[in-house]
Amino acid sequence: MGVLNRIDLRGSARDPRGLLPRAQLDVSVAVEQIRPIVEAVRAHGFGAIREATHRFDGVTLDQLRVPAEAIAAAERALDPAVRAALTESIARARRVHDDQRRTETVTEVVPGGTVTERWVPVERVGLYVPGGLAMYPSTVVMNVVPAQAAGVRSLVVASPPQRENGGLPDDRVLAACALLGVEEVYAVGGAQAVAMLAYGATTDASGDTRCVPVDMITGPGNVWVTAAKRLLRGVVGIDAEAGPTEIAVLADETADPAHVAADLISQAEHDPLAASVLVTPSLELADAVERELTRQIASAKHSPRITEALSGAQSGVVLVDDLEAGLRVVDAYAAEHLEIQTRDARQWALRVRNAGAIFVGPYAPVSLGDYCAGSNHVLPTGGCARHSSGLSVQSFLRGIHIIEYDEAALRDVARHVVTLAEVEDLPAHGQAVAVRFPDERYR
Ligand code: HSO
Ligand code: ZN
Repeated sequence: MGVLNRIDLRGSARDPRGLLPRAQLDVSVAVEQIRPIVEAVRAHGFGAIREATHRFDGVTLDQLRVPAEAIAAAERALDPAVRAALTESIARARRVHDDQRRTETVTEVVPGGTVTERWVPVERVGLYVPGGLAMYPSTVVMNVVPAQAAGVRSLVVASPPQRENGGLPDDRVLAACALLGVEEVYAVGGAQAVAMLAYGATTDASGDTRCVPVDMITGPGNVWVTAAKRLLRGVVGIDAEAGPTEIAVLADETADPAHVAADLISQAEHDPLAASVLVTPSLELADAVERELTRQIASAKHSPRITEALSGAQSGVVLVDDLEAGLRVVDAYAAEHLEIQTRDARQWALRVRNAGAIFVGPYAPVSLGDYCAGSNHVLPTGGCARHSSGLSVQSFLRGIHIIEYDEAALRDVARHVVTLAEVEDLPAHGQAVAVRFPDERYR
């Protein structure tokens, strides 16, 4: 027996949906736990943020905002190789996201009647960047780049103060902010940060910083951050709830088991709750991947949490009759990341309906996408890929319809408006049109 659970669907005609492994995450308990913090921040602003930061981060904040000098210093101190890598990551992401920009469309519905769709960026966005187990400058890149490409004018980052860093957020996070041109950074984490971004905060003890509320919050976080985002959805716009990361690999006997194993391990490394799922018609490959997993885990730095993730109920190897059946399985699973390591990989990839992002062939591992493919790594988890997409320029844009009709065009359609208004028992709606044409009779 290997480390992965084995789910044998060979010869089964059943809908694979309920049969696949998946972590169940319950955020509702955490919502109740953070509710008082959110309420306190709403009522008392800075005082409540300071109290929560003292309690949870062990740091006493006099100033919410990270001074410009500290951001610049973090950038100067950046290791040259890290600077080069982040710069490349930013440049590639910009190339892809700049191409996502939408242009206005003007539709002439009838002569004299047009609808224009204008794409308008969200005014002010707050990005939450976690600290602690996950310290990801790459996530700063993946959130900031699409927002900037969308034209968001005001972009702020909140990240927990680190005791070891004199109460500032992690230096790599600060440096990434500097490289991206983000100047407004707050040393606040957890539910209190989400509440601060949503409600704004009063003047702090330094007497001059306060945080103006944002219109939208994006970015990953732990369960309390996720809970606060769920609670504040509606007060502000919220991106998708990020669950533990997932990788599914659809592979046939042409796949290299060492590569498949390495890729499954790469995402398991994030979190004991991460999911790694191999879907294959090849029993030989499944066995070979198991042997590779055992071998590679032994020398992996984070082997305890990798083992926990791979052996957890959320991970497994699914045996299928053939790649057609495998395709049905990966579509039912709707993975955050899907790798296709098969013969004619591209052909299979084009047929996939449900996935956050699809990595095609032997040279496109998920970790390329995590950092340097140009694609975004903020992707739908937990099966949300069935209805949602990853973070993109579109996430930060609102499509506003501009309706322009002249007199003749309105007159021409007036009777239909009146009819529909009557059907819905809203005659004043009809009247608002009819009043403009006193010479016409409607019914
Ligand atoms: N795989 C993660 C993103 C990430 N990986 C950040 C490394 N750093 C979720 O897509
Ligand atoms: Zn990753």
